[in-house]
Amino acid sequence: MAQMHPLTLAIIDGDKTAATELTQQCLDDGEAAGDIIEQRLVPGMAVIGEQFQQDEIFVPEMLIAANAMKASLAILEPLVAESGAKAPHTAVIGTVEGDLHDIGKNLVGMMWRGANFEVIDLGVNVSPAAFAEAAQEHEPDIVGMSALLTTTVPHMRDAVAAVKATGVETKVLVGGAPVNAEFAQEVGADGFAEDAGAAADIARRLVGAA
Ligand code: B1M
Repeated sequence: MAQMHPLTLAIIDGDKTAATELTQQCLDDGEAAGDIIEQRLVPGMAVIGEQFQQDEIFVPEMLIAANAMKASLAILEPLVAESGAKAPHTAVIGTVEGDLHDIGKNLVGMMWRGANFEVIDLGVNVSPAAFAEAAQEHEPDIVGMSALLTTTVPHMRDAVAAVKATGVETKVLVGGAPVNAEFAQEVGADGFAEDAGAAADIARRLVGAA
């Protein structure tokens, strides 16, 4: 990690204060907001995703890193919006109907933002119809669905079918503790990710960005 930019290291370390200061410093040095996101923040979150997958760090460290990134994004996002630049990919995410667990879903959303996706978060208890409506409205590259209860997994099946029935060209990625790759394939999803790090990798692969 020796040759990484200090801002990338601040994200990996979850140092919110340093991340805020270094973001401002990059802007003062004339770096464009979009470049700072892509070249400084995204590589930091990629390292975090790898460390999480390797069991080198756990949920608290990932949340701390995500919070450091959020602090940096809070400065950069208005500037990106002003410049008219757009994140290259869009994702819709939600927790399926009947399910109120949102910590894992939020982590996946944060990792996707870190991977330079614009993320539209539908929240929890999202019905199949609401997933389908969001797919039609936003025409996202990816629709992500999370389920934590064995009782709500069947709603994921219905939600995948509802999104596919819209005919919108999008990839559906599913995840959550009771979900596995076999189930994802059986219900016609395009991908399954075991954790938030893998979700970022797979989403990038599904849109051809990795
Ligand atoms: Co609930 N709960 N809970 N709960 N809860 C579990 C899931 C449970 C396993 C606990 C247990 O019994 N051991 C159990 C489910 C059993 C089952 O169905 N097999 C359970 C139960 C039964 C319930 C209630 C029914 C309890 C009750 O009321 N009797 C109730 C249901 C409410 C409802 O949803 N309708 C309930 C309520 C709650 C709280 C509200 C109190 C709270 C949720 C708070 C919140 O989310 N804001 C809660 C919590 C915290 C848990 C546990 C303890 C922790 C879940 C969590 O956040 N984990 C959980 C036990 C456990 O998991 N050890 C439990 C951390 C999180 C980072 O992991 O969400 O798995 P996870 O996400 C991971 C991966 O799964 C994956 O990536 C994430 C990061 O690596 N992933 C995706 C998730 N979504 C993904 C999407 C993707 C890709 C990857 O692509 C789109």
